[in-house]
Amino acid sequence: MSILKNIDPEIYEFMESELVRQTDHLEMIASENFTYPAVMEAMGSIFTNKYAEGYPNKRYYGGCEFADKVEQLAIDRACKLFQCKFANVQPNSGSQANQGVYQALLKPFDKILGMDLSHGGHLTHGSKVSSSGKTYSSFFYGVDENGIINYNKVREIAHIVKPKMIICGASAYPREIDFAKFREIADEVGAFLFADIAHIAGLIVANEHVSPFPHCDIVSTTTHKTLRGPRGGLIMTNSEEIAKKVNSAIFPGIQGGPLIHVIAAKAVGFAENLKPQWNEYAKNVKANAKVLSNILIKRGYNVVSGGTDNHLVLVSFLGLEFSGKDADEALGDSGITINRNTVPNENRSPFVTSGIRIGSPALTARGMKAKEFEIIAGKIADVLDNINDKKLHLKIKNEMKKLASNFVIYDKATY
Ligand code: DSN
Repeated sequence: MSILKNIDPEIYEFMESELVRQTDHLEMIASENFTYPAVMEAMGSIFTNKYAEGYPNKRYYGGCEFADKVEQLAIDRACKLFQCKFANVQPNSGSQANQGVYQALLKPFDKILGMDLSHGGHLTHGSKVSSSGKTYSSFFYGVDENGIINYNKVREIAHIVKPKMIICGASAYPREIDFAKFREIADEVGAFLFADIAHIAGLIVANEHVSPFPHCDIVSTTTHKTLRGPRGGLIMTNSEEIAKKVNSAIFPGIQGGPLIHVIAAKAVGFAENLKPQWNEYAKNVKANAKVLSNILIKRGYNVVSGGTDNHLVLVSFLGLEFSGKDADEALGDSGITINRNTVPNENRSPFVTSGIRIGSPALTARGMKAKEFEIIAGKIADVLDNINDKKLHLKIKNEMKKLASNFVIYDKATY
């Protein structure tokens, strides 16, 4: 880092400040995590210089002999990890992975059926503000009054809509997803079944959530959320025909040269996920989220669906005077970083919202266990109980900083 410090002190300073922020605050955004120093080393490596349009051993540029080895290793590790036959490791993000899936299997104006954004779905699952909702005719299912997917209702909608593709998977859904049930429905209406497992991939590979295979035709994920790898996307399938279509959709369909440095980092991340200790991490992620949810319920908060089966807790403030934005800001002032989130039956704008989403993956990666999550959940409830008490927020911020200091994840030398 000393090179950067001398060459570009302004950027270096921002990086130092970000390290302090990530160290001193409690990171509880459900989609964020702390990746491994080895992953960061690969991401910042010499491979950033290399163009490698195409796929291993089928490149449009010379000098790809080592890029080929890197990408093939990433593919092999991804297939081993998710126990599938084909993987495309080139998507630059989860959104681009999803765009690749659609481009591979759909034509413009084909009908897709995904989970409503305000019920926990994702923008790329057909929201009208995303290209998925502009390019395809999108229809939605949601959760019932208990905050849980009602598969009979999904079936009913699927039979009316007759979509070409059903999308399962979510960004803010705290319960296990029944891929087998979705498969039954997809078969009844002759639809492709696509699972976006971006949020739960790290749990799936540890058998802490059911796998989308063999039920789904195609599966996408990000590599940085519960998987703790580098920022990026991944598409998997067991069908050779679909795999070929996906490869053409990603390159030359929507992307240019693959980011080989990031693909190298994905391979390093997958190797971590394949280690036996990964399962312990995934177990703790779930256990910690449960502690959080139990305490918030005890303190009288409306935890959507009455609990959690995964890494996240969704809290609804519908009927209360403060919004998700108010809570997000008050918790931020208290050293706890979460995100405001829309909730089922939302009546505020997506910028304000009536809820918050809280996740356990990042603090679990720092080594925090039930004891720490109990303390933190209590403090979150204290802040919500006293949403305007700036003095209390500052006091809690100092307490949380002290707690965080016992769980340092990156030392200065690593960073
Ligand atoms: N931004 C991600 C999340 O927070 O869930 C999804 O793209």
